[in-house]
Amino acid sequence: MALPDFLKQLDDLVADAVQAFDSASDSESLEAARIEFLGAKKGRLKAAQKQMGGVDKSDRPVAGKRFNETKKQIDVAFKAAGERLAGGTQAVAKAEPQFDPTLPGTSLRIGRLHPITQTIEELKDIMGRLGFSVADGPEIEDEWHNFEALNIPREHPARDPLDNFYLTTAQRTADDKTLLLRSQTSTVQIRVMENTPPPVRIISLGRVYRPDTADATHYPMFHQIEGLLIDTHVTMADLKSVLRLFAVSYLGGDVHIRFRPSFFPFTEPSVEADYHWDDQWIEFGGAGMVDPNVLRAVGYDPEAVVGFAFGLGIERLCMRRHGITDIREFYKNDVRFLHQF
Ligand code: FA5
Repeated sequence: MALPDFLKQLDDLVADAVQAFDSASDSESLEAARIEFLGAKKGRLKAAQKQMGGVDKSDRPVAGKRFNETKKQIDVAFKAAGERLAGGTQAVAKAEPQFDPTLPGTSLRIGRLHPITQTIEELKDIMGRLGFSVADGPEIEDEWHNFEALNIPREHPARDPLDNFYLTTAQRTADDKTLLLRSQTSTVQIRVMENTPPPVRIISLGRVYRPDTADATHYPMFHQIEGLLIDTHVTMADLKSVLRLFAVSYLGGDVHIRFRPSFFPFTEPSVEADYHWDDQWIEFGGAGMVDPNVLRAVGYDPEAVVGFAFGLGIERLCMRRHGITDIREFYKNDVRFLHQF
């Protein structure tokens, strides 16, 4: 027998066997098909094996290899049919997905940063791009850093115990300093200048404390961002440019700002900075040129260097940005509120 004829016969055999096993609908028809193709004596596979003897000797290795493959394919088809019939409805059920993929998934409850923390990170980023690096200071302060060095003398009303959280004598330091929770981040201006020769270009962000009654825009603990720039040729125009860039970057492209004359003991002249939003002017902080008395207090020469400083309320900025109407929402710890940021 010529090799091509033999191979063609094997192909037909596989096709027939697969078709027969696949279409077997019960164990009887499967057994009949088994006998027809795999029967030890008269099966068609056995017959093909016998015919292999008639193939040319030189073609026999190829024929043998193909015969083995054929046998394997027929065996596999037979086994699959057996499993299909044995499993019955159970096998079909197993093949179905164990879950309903159309159901909504279980959402993971991942923690997230508090909106004020997110705001702080963003403000650091904005001011970092303007060349300001971040400085830090303690929340428990002495009167020198919170008042005196900032040109707020002993008899000044801003030092009234009713307006500050003084700590009791138990918390006094070894050198008997009166301590308080800082009421403004301007304390960090002093700490930085005491330890750094000019020029200085820093921001400081953190908590401050005042015994203010909580209402929609006040809280007894809130956050400020302080900015300080000291150099040889600094003007109010630089201050306004920086605050404008800051407001535009954080609040969006359309923000205009204005300065109103004001008073702070540590700046001269002093201003309140407002930004324009929804047809209203909104105060976002105080600012001004650093008072020469402050420069002297930290050992700088007011004839040689000048600078500006500003202090802004972080909660109020964040409130405007997100349309939050009550500052108390930040500190209720209601996850339904916090989850939105
Ligand atoms: C100051 O604290 C000055 N240290 C700012 C300053 C720094 C002026 C450097 C000049 C140079 P003031 O008390 O106005 O200023 O507070 C600044 C901002 O903090 C306010 O504009 C407001 O946005 C915010 N703020 C003040 N009190 C509260 C409060 N109880 N709750 C929430 N935010 C407040």
